[in-house]
Amino acid sequence: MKATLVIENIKNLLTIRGKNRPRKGTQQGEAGLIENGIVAVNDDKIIYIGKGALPDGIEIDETTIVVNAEGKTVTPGLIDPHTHLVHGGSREHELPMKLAGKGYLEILAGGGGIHSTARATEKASFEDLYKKAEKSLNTMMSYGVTTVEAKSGYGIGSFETELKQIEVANKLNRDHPLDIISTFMGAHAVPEEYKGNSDLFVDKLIKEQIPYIAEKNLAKFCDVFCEEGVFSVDQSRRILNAAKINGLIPKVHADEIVSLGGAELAAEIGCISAEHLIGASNQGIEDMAEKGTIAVLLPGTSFNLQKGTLARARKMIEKNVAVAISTDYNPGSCPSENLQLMMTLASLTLKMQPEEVIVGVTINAAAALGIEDKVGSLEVGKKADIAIFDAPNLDYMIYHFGINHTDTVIKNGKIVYTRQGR
Ligand code: IZC
Ligand code: ZN
Repeated sequence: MKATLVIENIKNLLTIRGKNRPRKGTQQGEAGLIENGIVAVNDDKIIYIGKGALPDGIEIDETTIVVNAEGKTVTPGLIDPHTHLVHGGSREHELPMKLAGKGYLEILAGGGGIHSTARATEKASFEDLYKKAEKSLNTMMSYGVTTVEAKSGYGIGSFETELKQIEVANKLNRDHPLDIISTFMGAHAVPEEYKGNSDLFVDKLIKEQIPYIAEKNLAKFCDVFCEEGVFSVDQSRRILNAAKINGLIPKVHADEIVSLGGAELAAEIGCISAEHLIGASNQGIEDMAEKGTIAVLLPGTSFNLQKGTLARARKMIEKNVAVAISTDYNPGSCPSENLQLMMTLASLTLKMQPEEVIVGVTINAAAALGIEDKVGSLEVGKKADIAIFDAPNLDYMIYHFGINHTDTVIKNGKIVYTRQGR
C-alpha cells in the first residue's frame, strides 16, 4: 500500500496502543513506547507503525511527505475533552476581586461570573463568536490538540443564545481542521427570572430545550453544573435522566467547589464522565469505578481558583477509575487553551506520572467523548491524528513547562500546523 505521509526516525514514539477502551489502574500508565519508531499514513488513516524502517509492502514515491522526527517525541493528537470554547468577552475584571478574597460562587451569586459571560455572549454576533472561538481553536491546535469538546451554557435565560453558541461550534467542526464535539449545557446557571424558582427552569429544560437539541441533532452530550447554589443533585438527576431519554449522553460538572455527591450521581445515572471531582467522596470514587464513569480532571482550574483543593487523582487511579485531563478552557475559572500546561499541572499537583498523564489526554480523553475506537492511540486503521513535539522524551515535555513544545500537528493525515522557523 502507498504511504501518503511517513514520520521516521522518531526518538520516542508513544503509541498508547492496546484495546480501544479507557485505561484504568496500572494500565493508566501504559503508553506503548517505541524507540526509533516509524509511522506510515495513507490518506487519513494509519497503515503502519513500528520500529526502524518501513517493511516491504508499504511504498513511498515522490508525492509521499516524509517528516524526519529525529530527537523528537510523537504522540496521538491530544484530545481536550472539556471546554467552554464558544463565548463572548473575558473576565479579567474578576482578577482583582479574586485577589481581594472574593470566591467564584460569591461572584456568580452577585450576578457576575457566568452571568457576565452570558451577557457578553448574548450581545456578540454569530460572526464575532465564530472568530473568537476559531482563534482559540488555532491556539489549541498549536499545542498539539486535534479534537475538542465544546459546551454551550452562556445562553442563560436565552435559548436563542444557546443555539447560537452550539451552531458556532458545529460550523467550526465543519470548517476548521480540528474535530469539535458539541455538548448542550443549558443547565449552567439559573436565569435571573427563575431565582427562587429554579425547578420551573429545570422543567423548561426537560420539556422544551433538551428534546429540541436532541431532535435537531445539535449536540452529542448534555452536561449540568451540579453545584451549591446552582443546580442541586435532585435537579441534576432530573436533567440528566431527561437527556438520556432523549438520546443525549450525560456528563456532569460534579463536586467542583462544594462536595455535594456529584460523583455518586454521575455513577447512578451512568454518565460517560464526571468532571472536576475536586470534592468527590470515597463512596463517589468507588461508585464511579463500579460503573466505569471516567473522571475528567481539570488541574488548571484548581490552580486558577487558588483554593488549595485538588482532585484525588492517585486515589482514583488506585480504585480503577480511568482518569482524563482537560483544560476546562473558559473565561472564568480557567482562561487558558494550553493543554500542555495542564499536563504539567496534572503531573506536579495531582502527582500523576508522565505516562498516566499522556494516557489522560489521549485514549482516556477519547473515551470520555465516546470516540476511542477512532482516535486517542496510534494503531493501524485508526485516524492519522498525530502530534510531534520538539522534546527528546515525554518526561522532558512535562518537566520543561510553560513553553510550547509542538513541532508539527497532523490531522486526518494532513499537516495542519508547523512551528515557525522549524
Ligand atoms: O464561565 O465560569 N465552572 N462553569 C462551571 C464554568 C466554570 C465556566 C465559567
Ligand atoms: Zn467546565
